[in-house]
Amino acid sequence: MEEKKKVIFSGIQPSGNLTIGNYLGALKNWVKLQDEYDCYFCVVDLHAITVKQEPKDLRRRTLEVLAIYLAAGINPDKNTIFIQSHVPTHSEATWILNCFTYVGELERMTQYKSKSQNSGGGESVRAGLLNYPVLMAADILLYNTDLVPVGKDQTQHIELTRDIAERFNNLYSPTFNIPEGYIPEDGAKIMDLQNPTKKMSKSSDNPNSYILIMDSPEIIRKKINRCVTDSIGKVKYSDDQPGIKNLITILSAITGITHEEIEKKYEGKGYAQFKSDTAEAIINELRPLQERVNDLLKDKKYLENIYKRGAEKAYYVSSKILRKMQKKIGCIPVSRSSESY
Ligand code: AQP
Repeated sequence: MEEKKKVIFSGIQPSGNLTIGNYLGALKNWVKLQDEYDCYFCVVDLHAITVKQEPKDLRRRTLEVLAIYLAAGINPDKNTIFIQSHVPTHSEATWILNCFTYVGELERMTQYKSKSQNSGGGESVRAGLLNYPVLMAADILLYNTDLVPVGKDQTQHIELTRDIAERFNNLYSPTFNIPEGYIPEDGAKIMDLQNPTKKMSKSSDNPNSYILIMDSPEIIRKKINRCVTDSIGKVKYSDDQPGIKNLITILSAITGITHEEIEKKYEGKGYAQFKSDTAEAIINELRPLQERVNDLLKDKKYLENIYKRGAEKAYYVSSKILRKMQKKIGCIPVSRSSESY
């Protein structure tokens, strides 16, 4: 008998245009996992509304993120690809899990602390920003997920997901699989080009701080040229040179060349050639992907077929776990003619 594949869940929020941080920290690694695992790749649009969004931009970006998944090489016939808001079990499970999560736990999350401080513009912090990790826990737990491939920035949220799941399992009986984070070795954390001690983020308000997957070659060259480095003048993978270290990480994640080989190649050569080669490597990596995204976005019907099919499968699988959760906490079960979507 064929052995059951382990389950992977991961998602990206369409809270801004995707950066090479999302690509190298998440997408590029997902592509490598699709043969070995049963993968659920979600466009987590409900996560994006934890901060202010323009509805028409959110719609456009949600479709673009889906197209980027496909263009990066995620095969819709092998994986379940869907949009979070199309699968209502995520919101329903979130409410239940909220009742098993402590406010103190959520307030300790680093991402909450930094995003609530940066909310700016006189806006109050939304409760959704605090509860974001609970929605993420629901996303993961609804599929009996074994592994969650994420960048290092998300490890705290995975820990919280495990804590919530264990708490629920201990209070009732085993309901959830306890998932683990799966952190790729290289490209795990891409830093902000203007402040390389901070991670690169698509929602940053300084466009020079990130490179977008859809940036043109001219823009990429400009951004790499302007990125913050130092006056040491040595291409070295060192914490004392965070800007250079970040460029080495990017170049290595794209080309597969090790940090040591990169250091050796640019020994005694200053930064100009290194920066220019890094920019060209990014451009060459992104060019075919950008072409595929543009083609896919011209065929909205094709995209719709994929996200509809994905939502049906996701709903079917996740509603089984949701019913189990509801039953255990004391909701009266109702028999339905089918679990159809
Ligand atoms: N800079 C990064 N380096 C490596 N991985 C990263 N990821 C994000 N930024 C980097 C990984 O991308 C996946 C999707 O992330 P997300 O969009 O759900 O949320 P995020 O981590 O909050 O990403 P951003 O770009 O920083 O978005 P905003 O600015 O909206 O908060 C995750 O696997 C993440 O690890």
